[in-house]
Amino acid sequence: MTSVRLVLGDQLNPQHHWYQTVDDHVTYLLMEVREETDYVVHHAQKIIAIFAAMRDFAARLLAAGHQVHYLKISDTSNQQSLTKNILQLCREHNATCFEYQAPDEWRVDRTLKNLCTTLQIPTHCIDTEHFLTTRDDASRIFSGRRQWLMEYFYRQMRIRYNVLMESNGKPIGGQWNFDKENRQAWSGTPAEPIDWRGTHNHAALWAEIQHAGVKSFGEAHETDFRWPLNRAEALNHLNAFIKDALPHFGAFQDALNTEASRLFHSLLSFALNTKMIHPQEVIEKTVHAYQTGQAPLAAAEGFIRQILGWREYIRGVYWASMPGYADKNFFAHERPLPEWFWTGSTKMRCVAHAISQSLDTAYAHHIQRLMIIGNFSLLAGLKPDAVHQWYLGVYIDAFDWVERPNTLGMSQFADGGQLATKPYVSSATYIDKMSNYCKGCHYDKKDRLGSRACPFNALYWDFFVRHQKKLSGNPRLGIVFQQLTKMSDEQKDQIRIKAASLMSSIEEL
Ligand code: FAD
Ligand code: DLZ
Ligand code: SF4
Repeated sequence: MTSVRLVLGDQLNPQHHWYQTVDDHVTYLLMEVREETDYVVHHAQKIIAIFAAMRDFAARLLAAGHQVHYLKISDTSNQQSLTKNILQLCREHNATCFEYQAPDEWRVDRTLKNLCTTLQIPTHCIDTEHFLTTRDDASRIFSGRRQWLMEYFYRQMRIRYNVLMESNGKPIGGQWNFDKENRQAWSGTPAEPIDWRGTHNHAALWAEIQHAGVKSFGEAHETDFRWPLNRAEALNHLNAFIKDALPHFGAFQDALNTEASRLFHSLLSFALNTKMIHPQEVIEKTVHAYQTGQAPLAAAEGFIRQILGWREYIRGVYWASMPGYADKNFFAHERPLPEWFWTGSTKMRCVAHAISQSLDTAYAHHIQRLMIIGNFSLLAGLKPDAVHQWYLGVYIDAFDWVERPNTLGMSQFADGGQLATKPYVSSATYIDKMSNYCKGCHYDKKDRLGSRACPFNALYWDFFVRHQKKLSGNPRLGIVFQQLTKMSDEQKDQIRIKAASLMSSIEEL
């Protein structure tokens, strides 16, 4: 009996039970394929990071005595398709069984299920042993509810996993959530921790990727590459985060600043999403930091909410909503992305900073993604699917299961409010409160209609005028619509005219 076991580029978990015994009758199959590099145009660093981590993983399996068949992007026998390669390799190895770990992406899940119906050998799909919930836990928890409140899901998870709980079933500190304490702007202190990640030189791999003709965008930084490529590097990185950044994570979670690209965020999403580290160990280390006085409760709780709450919840939304989620477009927005999404060349200082940083580092923290780039996209009425493709390509951590609900649901409200209780939009007032972006910007944060008026201001009010019918019943938008009622028809007309003029020159903003 010979078994072929597929390992995908986001399944690099050396702790999976598969690898705990060496079996001569098992061959692990990893492949770099155009099918996976080309479903969207990816950031150069994302392609390098996935390939380099896959190669590192395969080398470690070989060193541990496992049999591995690795197809590089440049191999002549590589048919550049998951299914074609699997069929060929199963034949070559006289496989009597094909096994794979459940993919996280609906598209790949469907492809592999279809393949299994054509393969004439037994097939098995097994768990990745990574997530803390099953694909359908969220559907069960929210059964029959129109709106899926993350907070409700999160509390269930705190209880289920006994995280930051008293023995009487109450949350430690008497509160489930310390969000109100977690909204400070940052003006330079405490200092942003130094970047603790080691560097790699991937010049040869980058040349190979380019030679294969893979399209990409963004800076490769192939000789100064900082993403973790294996579990050991990811764990070092996690420990450094807990020590240097976690204590301040909560307070500055929503802050934005031109001088600090990640502030106190963890940069752990790539390691988590490729499964190098497990969410449970991240949570345990965070709880330990709180219990030993290394991090305040508000910081530990705020961080755990991201992992045990948002991350698992988002995955549940994905599996409950695909494939239909892909077509969601509640506001019928159709505008294409302006060209400067690919260069960062816009006079809006906030957007220029967030996009340029994304192109340079393949990373932006949550508030940059949500309240700068996403905010502008929604106010400008950009097509949700085009916004989704940009986010899926640009970020190092972007995989369909997590990027799509965040972009379409949380950021673009394209699902009409299943995920977010209100659209995340703001005028310059919020951006100015949370950042140093407005000082030094070409535009005037206080002005709404003049030639130098901040585009966010007119676009913000125009958004609510345009979508009044769809949004006025939303209880969380009561104040917005009260303010709108107080505006005269003339004021509303001026806003509409200004917004239309901004949109007609969107490339020049
Ligand atoms: P931290 O702020 O340090 O948070 C710790 C961890 O919590 C993250 O690593 C991540 O695993 C998890 N987390 C936090 N927020 C979320 C969330 N909303 N959904 C799921 N997990 C969360 N996250 C991705 O992992 N991949 C994506 O493709 C992605 N696309 C996004 C698109 C948009 C429009 C928005 C608004 C958010 C998106 N997020 C995505 C969520 C979040 O922005 C990133 O997880 C985070 O910025 C990653 O950086 P970090 O590791 O420093 O996070
Ligand atoms: C993102 C990515 C890229 C760019 N290339 C590959 C690849 O060549 N081979 C592979 O197995 N995985 C790749 N990935 C990650 C996949 O997109 C991911 O494994 C699937 O979407 C399943 O979630
Ligand atoms: Fe952004 Fe407007 Fe502030 Fe400029 S003034 S940084 S465009 S919010």
